[in-house]
Amino acid sequence: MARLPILVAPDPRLKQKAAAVGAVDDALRALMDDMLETMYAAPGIGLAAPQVGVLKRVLVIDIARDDEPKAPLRMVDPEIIGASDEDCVYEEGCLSVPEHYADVTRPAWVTVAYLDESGRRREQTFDGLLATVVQHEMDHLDGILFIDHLSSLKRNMILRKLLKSREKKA
Ligand code: GNR
Ligand code: NI
Repeated sequence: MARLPILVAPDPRLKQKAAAVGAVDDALRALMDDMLETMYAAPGIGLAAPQVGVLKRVLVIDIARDDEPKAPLRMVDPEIIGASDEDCVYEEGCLSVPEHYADVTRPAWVTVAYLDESGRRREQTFDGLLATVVQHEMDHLDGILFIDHLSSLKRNMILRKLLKSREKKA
């Protein structure tokens, strides 16, 4: 197990479309374990492979609180096969957009088809916070960040601030 460095926007790798995986093998299972370790340490409640520079359609999620047992989800090649007409607004953050938060509107529930860590195809419906996080992570697989759902004014303000804080650190 290893913690991986998390890319911060703006980074061209966060804007690319990730490639389908097809089959789950030991190397992919090791990647998902590393992603979970990285996510727990951050701490975060979701992480998509492009955020650690791997352009594959892989994501992990765990929204359990510190006082609850861990509930990791590992998804490979996820696809949304159903979504509610009803929307839900949630204040989102992103490990690749550190220290910025904004309301994003998304479908209140989604049904997702994906391969689990054993390569088995599953279909699962998510609502509440899980629905938001699954959609946020799946956006990463298409090179979309939560700030892409905001006005260009808000988005550019956030991107400018991220660049400035990167300059300060460099
Ligand atoms: O840790 C995270 N919290 C979060 C809060 C609201 C909506 C989405 C998220 S996902 C985020 C981790 C992350 O950047 N995943 O890509
Ligand atoms: Ni994110």
